Amino acid sequence: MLIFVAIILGTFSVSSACTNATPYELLTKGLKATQSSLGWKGIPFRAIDGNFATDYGEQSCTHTLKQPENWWMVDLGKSYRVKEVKIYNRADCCKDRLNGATVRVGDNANGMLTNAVCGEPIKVGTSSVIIRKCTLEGQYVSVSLKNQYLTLCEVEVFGEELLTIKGLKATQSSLGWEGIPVRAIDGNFDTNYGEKSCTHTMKQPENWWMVDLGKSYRVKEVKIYNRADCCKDRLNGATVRVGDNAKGMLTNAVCGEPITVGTSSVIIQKCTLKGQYVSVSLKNQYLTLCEVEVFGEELLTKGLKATQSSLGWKGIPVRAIDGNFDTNYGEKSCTHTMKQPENWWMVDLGKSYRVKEVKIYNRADCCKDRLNGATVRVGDNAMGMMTNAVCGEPIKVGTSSVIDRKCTLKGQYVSVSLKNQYLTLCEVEVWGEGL
Ligand SMILES: [Ca+2]
Ligand SMILES: [Ca+2]
Ligand SMILES: [Ca+2]
Repeated sequence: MLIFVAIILGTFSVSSACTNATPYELLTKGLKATQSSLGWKGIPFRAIDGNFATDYGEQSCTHTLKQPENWWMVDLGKSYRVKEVKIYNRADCCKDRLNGATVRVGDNANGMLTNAVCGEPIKVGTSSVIIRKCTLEGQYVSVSLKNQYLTLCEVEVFGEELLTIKGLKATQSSLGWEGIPVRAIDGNFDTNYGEKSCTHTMKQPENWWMVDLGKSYRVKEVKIYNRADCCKDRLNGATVRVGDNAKGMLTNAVCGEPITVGTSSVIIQKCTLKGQYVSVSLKNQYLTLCEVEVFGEELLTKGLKATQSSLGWKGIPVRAIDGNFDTNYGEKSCTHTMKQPENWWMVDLGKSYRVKEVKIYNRADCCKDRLNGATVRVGDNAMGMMTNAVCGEPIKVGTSSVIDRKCTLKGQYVSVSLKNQYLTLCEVEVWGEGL
């Protein structure tokens, strides 16, 4: 799924933010928000309505009554690894009211006062933007405040998507002790084998467990919960792999070092690998996994609509997002415009994302220098192929046919533009996070 738009893991919902800042997905767009009570028509949705106005009269801010416990909460729709919560405080008056408010993240839908705390309680300063950083998993993000009106003009939640969700398909090399493969993605983190939360294979020359993520992601981290009631050393030497080969449980690319079991029952493997299949394999030993969590980013460009300034040599714009990475023009995988003063190609991601990286596959059979000086842009202006914000330096063609531009820009439209030259792109991948 390398589409061009890379989605980042998923979730998204929050209200949209703008700009640069965190390298995670905005999670709050289109979500459901609730709060403890209603005052001054300040409905809870206003904190995720995409309107960042901090003047109460603009109808962009929430408002509760003043009760012993006041709270606002958003349901992200599923569990994410939340990294940052950004709060836009009211600025037309009353900003000190938010002092002492607590941000919480967790999977308890009624945990607005009990889920884990993200960062320090709020201390209002001169800025109306308040940021709390943490690393907490959860579906619910809340702000709670005692004995005071709670008003939030906007809340943005950024995080990473958890890719191993219930309902995915897991398989393994063999079955022992009723330890079926789905147990490693059942949402049960119990590490005592008797609790039926852990998988178990037989002991064969090659033993493996594998999950099918449903589509290809850019995997960043695999978190394994090892059995703790006994036998934890069995997992020593196990290898985590990520790739697009459904039969690649022993051959896909390796994520991190082979496992060395330490004192913790939680083992974290970090890598940056694209793939639909994540496996753990182990030679000559029983393989038991109590839970496996995979975190990563989504490719945003699959199945999208692309346009370009003009058409030459039948190089239609969709060729840059057709999943064909061939860089020989004859293979019909590359776009081609005419040579005009302004030439551009653009993809519509369907909605706004936080774009992190744009990867361009240049033509290699000839003419690769034509791409010199091309500019990658990201933004929400559908006519902004020449005016949206620039992502990275203008392109300088080198020896590689793959050109990478990294940035952190929010937008629905990603374009490549070039003056006075034919524009040809054999594939464009856009990676990022959902908002
Ligand atoms: Ca708002
Ligand atoms: Ca489990
Ligand atoms: Ca292509």
